[in-house]
Amino acid sequence: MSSIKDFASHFFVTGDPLIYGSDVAIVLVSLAIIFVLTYFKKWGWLWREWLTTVDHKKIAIMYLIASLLMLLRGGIDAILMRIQLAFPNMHFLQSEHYNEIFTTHGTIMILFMAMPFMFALYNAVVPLQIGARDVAFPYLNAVSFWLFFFGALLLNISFVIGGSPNAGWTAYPPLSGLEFNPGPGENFYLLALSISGIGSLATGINFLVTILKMRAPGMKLMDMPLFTWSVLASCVIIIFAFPPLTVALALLLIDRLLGAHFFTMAAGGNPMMYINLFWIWGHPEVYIVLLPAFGVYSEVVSTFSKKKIFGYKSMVASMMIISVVSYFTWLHHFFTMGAGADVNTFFAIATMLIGIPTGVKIFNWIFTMFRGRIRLTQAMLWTIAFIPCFAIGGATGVMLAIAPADYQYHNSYFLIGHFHQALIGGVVFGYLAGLYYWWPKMFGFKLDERLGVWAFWFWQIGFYVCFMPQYALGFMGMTRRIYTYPDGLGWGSLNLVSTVGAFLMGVGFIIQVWQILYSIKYGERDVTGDPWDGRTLEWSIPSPAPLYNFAVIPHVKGMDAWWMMKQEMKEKPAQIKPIHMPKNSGIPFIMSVFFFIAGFGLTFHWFWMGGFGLLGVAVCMFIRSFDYDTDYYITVDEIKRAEAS
Ligand code: HEM
Ligand SMILES: [Cu+2]
Repeated sequence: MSSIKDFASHFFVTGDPLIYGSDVAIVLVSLAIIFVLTYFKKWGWLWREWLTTVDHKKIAIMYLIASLLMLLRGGIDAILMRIQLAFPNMHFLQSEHYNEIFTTHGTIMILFMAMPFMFALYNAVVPLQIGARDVAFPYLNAVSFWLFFFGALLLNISFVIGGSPNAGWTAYPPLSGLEFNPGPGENFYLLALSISGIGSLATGINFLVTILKMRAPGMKLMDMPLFTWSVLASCVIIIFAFPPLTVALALLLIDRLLGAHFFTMAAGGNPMMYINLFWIWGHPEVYIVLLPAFGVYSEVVSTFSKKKIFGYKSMVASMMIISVVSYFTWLHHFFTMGAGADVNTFFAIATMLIGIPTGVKIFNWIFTMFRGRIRLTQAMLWTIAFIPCFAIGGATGVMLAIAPADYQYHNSYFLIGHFHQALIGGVVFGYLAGLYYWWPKMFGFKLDERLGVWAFWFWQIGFYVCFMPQYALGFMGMTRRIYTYPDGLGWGSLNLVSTVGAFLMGVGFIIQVWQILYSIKYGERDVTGDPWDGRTLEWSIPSPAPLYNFAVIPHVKGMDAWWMMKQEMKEKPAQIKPIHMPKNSGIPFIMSVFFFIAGFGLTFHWFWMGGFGLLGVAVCMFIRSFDYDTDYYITVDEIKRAEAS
């Protein structure tokens, strides 16, 4: 009996009111979902329409919902930390809990918020922009989504079962090693990232192939919309960057589960190996999430200035240059860890060089707006706000890149200010701009303008109030990852200001949630399919796009294909043919459940469960390999009916 109690108290995290609160919330929400699905008889619908779908448009919506939930979770983490830091000597969170929260916050924001938000945009937009019926590998696309989903789930349950990881989002050994971190937390981190990482890699391959092979006839590479170009660049980075991460995670996992010593100094290993591998992924990762945001800005600026983008070729070139040079900067994350002056210099210069193509892009956006007919829609507001914000983030980045000076800023709040400025001002602003821009295409109605403008200003003001003081705090000596600080250092008031800013952003987010709910009912319906007078092919079809996207695949004659078609005012040719489509499949979902089971078992060193899960994965792959019934045709009649409605 006592052993069961002992086990339960280790397994279920206890003792903290926040955790009891989450337990109750999880149980209530789960019961509510089960009740609603049963009451409205929606289980079959859920399975047929969503869990088994291979349609890129539905996968986009699922990524979007998941990433917004994760933004909420990561945001709550952020608010909790900011409350704890608001005053000196606070006792809101214990030190251990603070460690867990900054770890989950960072991990979730980057891997389970930014990545899926980006994949939502990839999926929602790229096939439509290039005039394709789906991605190159629709089934693999579903596999990617479910691997991400169950990876995210695995990390999130650590909070109530077993304990969260606490060695930072970077999980450097030896702190993340067995000796200093014997609990299951770091295993959760390693397995969750490994599982979702397979999905991300597959998405990178999938979209690269899609863009290279599935473009509508006539669309040359240099005719592609800039968002599609940005996705191409981002995918190239994914394909080269994720394998080093997988290796780093796997080696650390082997250290932890099987007692190897890749990263333990005492037994001949070296933690610097991990740190290098991590950042060989980690720095390019920043550009993986940033480039598609740049793509969004390019589309938005051009559409809402009613002009062709200025400097298209230099935009493409600068993205491709960034995707290469971003591989030669990783060491700037540890200038202070003893690489020596020559090596530091190399990486300092490479880092600063990235500023050049980025600066080129910023000038191109400004020149596109110059003498344009500007419409200040929500998407455009976020885009315009991004420019000064990212310029400051970039400038502080160049300051950090000066290796000798970095000895002063390293791991201080100056750094925290810098990377939030790049990640929020660059990435989050960009994805939100993209969301407002493509929302009508995804859902068939616009998001309410008035509420959106309120949310925008709360975010903007909150952002600067929150992060500007942090630069000063950094100079005043406040280091990152500390859970409290004594009175008398003069840090109190700036920290309080920063916390107020975090709350303002929180209000902005709540208004956005309300905006979505409100617009579902009252939002302006998009009956034209082209609500913004767009330039690219996604605006040539109805909103939301029909299952097969294009009844007839368009012929493209140059850049801004839809704009050209509108100028020529030609009737669309009506030669409709049956459309070849992939069939839905339950295997991606089921296989990912088995991955989850394997991950969960290995987290607790239950090798039997790990083995069982992996066996399940293998069986799923086997079954799929012998399944030849994977496609069907939509008949001409069905297409005509859908097009007429
Ligand atoms: C929405 C407003 C946000 C606030 C108020 C906020 C606040 C914070 C705070 C207080 C920390 C901990 C600092 C420390 O103790 O070292 C932190 C760390 C971090 N944040 Fe945020 N954050 C926000 C959004 C984001 C976003 C959008 C991202 C990424 C896309 C992000 C990525 C990170 C990362 C990677 C860390 C480092 C975690 C670590 O040290 O391991 N944050 N943030
Ligand atoms: Cu970097």
